[in-house]
Amino acid sequence: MLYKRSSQLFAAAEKVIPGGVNSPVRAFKAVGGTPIFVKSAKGAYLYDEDGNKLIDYINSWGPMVLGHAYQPVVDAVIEKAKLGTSFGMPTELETEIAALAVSMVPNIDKIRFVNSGTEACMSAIRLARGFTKRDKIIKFAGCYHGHSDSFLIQAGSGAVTFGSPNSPGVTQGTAKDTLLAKYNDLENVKTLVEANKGEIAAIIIEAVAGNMGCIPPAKGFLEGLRELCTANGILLIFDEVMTGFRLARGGVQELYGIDADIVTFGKVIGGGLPVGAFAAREEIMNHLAPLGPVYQAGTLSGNPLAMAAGLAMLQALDNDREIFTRLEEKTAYLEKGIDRVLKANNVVFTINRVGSMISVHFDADSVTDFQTAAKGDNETFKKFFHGLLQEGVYIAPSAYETWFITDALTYEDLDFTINAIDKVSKTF
Ligand code: HOZ
Repeated sequence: MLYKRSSQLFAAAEKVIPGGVNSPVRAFKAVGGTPIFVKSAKGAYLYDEDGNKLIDYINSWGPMVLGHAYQPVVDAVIEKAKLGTSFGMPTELETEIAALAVSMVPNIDKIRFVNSGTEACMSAIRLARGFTKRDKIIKFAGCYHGHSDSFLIQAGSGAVTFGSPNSPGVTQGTAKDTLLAKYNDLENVKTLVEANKGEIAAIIIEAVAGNMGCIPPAKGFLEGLRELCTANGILLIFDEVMTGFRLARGGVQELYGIDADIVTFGKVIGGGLPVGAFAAREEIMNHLAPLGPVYQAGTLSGNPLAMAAGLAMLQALDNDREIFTRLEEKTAYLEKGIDRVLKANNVVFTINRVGSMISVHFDADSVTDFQTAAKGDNETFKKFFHGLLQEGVYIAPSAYETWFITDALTYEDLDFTINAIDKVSKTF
């Protein structure tokens, strides 16, 4: 496949946009080459500026759980746009989507909408600090909660891909309030809590990690965190920006039967438009302005186009109770196929998967935390990525990212992908 026009467009973009992209992980720096410029997308496929058709395993980093340009979402946005695109005033639509989200997710009474997952997580820790009157938070190495200052400490995703898990620009003052723990290591978290007794406002976690590849929580880990938080007056925040409305109707809380104190959302909840949200029990949410003293705001928060898209998406998920089973089955089929062909070609690898999130690591050992994720062979990953691109299969351009499966994928698409992986892995 040729990517000539994409290269030209990238060269033009580099002149006026830093690195030619508006989010670093798009830039292909970890795999080499130049990014693909998209013209359009429908269902499971991307159509690029060179006229190539690609099977998409990124799906806008997660939101397109039902495929690109999902018709009810497109129709909802078009109809809403005709009535005005932003008011900075309340609309009935906001209550409608809030009520639906609250009915789908366990253990939350109220939800507030923002514009991105970054904003949601940033607001969630402010709320936790205001509620507990404590300053410190614990995050896990390799987890990514967006690019706000408190979280760019050993962050995953693009931050680690580009070698800046601790970004310059984050002050020492901010960094000292973020304590770092090892994913899946409960003893490590207990030690931190003990050493900072009475000072920790929140533990924030991607309860299924997706920014160092996909990493499932070890048996008992989330339960242990829940107990630790309850015993120490710490709020447990589940960052469900990737997992919410994807791994189950009620996200990770439903999947593993564990209650978080605050939950953050992004991606699927906006149906592909810029939406984030954070939610909790009433006693916590009532600390937010205008009811309480914790300030958080936004002109475009609850924007009518974004709410219309999000509502259409959540309604579709709410109405189709088989969707999560189908996603699980399709991803399990893909996992089995990849496992078969990589083994047949004597490739050293590990596959991690939870529901419709899956990642392939080129290392023989189990991948359970950031350290083990970082051991993967990036040279093999680069060959894998570019080989698949030539075959018309688009995966994330970084070994630290998860693949997101969409229900729009057919079993023919999955077979095509498995065959492409077979062909590419013969060349390693
Ligand atoms: N959370 C997304 C990737 N893991 C963000 C994508 C981006 O940084 O552009």
